[in-house]
Amino acid sequence: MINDTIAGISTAVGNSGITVIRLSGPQAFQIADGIFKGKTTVSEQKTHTIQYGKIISPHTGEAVDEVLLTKMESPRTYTREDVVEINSHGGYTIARTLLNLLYENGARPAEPGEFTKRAFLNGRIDLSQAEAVMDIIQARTQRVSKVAVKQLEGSVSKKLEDIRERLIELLAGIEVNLDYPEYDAEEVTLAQAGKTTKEIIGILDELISSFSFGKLLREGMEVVIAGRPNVGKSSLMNRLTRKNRSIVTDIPGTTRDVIEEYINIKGIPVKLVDTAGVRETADIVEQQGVERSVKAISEADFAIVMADAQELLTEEDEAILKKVQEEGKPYVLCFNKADLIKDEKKPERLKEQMPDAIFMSIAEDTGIDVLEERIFRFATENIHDMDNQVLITNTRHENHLKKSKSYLEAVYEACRAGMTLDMVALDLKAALEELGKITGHHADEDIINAIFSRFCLGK
Ligand SMILES: Nc1nc2c(ncn2[C@@H]2O[C@H](COP(=O)(O)OP(=O)(O)OP(=O)(O)O)[C@@H](O)[C@H]2O)c(=O)[nH]1
Ligand SMILES: [Mg+2]
Repeated sequence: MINDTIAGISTAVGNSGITVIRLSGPQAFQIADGIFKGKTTVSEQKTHTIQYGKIISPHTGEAVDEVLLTKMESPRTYTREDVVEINSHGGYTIARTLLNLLYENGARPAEPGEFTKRAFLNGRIDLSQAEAVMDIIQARTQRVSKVAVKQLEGSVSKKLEDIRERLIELLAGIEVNLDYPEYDAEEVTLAQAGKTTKEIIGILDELISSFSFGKLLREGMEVVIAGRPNVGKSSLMNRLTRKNRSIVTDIPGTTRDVIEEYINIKGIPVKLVDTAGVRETADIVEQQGVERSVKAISEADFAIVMADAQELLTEEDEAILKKVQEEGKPYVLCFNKADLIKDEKKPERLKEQMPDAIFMSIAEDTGIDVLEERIFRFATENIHDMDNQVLITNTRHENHLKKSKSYLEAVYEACRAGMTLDMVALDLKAALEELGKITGHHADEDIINAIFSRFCLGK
């Protein structure tokens, strides 16, 4: 039972139009009454209404700020507890003064994520929904926030709840059989268990395989632009970011360091990495740049290997390509400066020879849409219905799904091998528990605390 009242600033700290201070807990109204003076007291104010008033310092009797105060009675609130939200003028000093007054009146400072944690502990949302709150706050593109909002609405919870219900039903059937062996034939129960388990393994597989895309959405996909000097890597970087981020000159070896910038390709957050051109060099600064390029290639999810359309693949290009292939990196080969090819028929011939390569000209802005499409296709290749499929975006969820699946595989094998039902029941329970850890039905306190500690203050 939660019996204390917490207070925190829910808006970003700094100069702003307003600041929202949130109070939640059984004494929220009483504590607010201690410092607020409006037309009515907060205790008498109608729920889910807002009123104008002043915050009065009990020490000086003077007004600290004029505010708008919202009262929300349990249970129709974010935390399911009594909640007060005070909109004060923006700025850290006022917010700090108001908070201190609330603390003096009996509130305690909220820990990071504690409001959302209370929503979870009071049963308004489950753990996967609480985690979605954080994802919404951190979402880099609209597509990402859409997935997170769906998770908050319960897309993952609902799917897992369906699976859990089927497993619980199965377990109940097995336990009846264990208690009353004469009631049902053991083989029938085993066969049924095997069939259901197999179906559920299929559903878990689909969820697990959605993770590579889910993770990519959440964390962004790292795309490195690699190639020898002067082929136009930095020009591409600038074109894709629509900024003059990288220095471009006609001197080979212009870029010396790794330059990173986030872009949005059709809703996929992409971290674009421009690198120093890879070549043998005596220049020590450039050497270090080249080393960083090689490292960036090995860390990326996808590589754009850039070469010059006039020269096609030189020995240096081949070496870079080999490096990318040895790393097992997915890549696309881009021939830039197609505008400099004088023979009009040549591009067509080249395309026939190298159907997977992209011929582009940054100078004339051609081929860039093809490249973006290729990156998007790579990102979404394992996903069949991006807008409606339930996506797993969280490593923690993926881990529990995998563990649950391996217990179910043991169940399936045991059913096929005609093992005893009590063995099957044990693994079924373990599989259920793993799923329960995702939604919080079975989560340890430590894990719950660790999850909420990553939240921002005031959420
Ligand atoms: N004609 C033509 N020139 C281009 C094109 N793209 C880039 N360039 C020119 O090629 C030169 C080199 O471009 P950069 O983008 O600096 O090349 P880079 O690959 O980053 O070179 P390093 O940083 O030295 O590795 C510059 O003078 C660009 O203006 C193109 O499509 N057509
Ligand atoms: Mg460059």
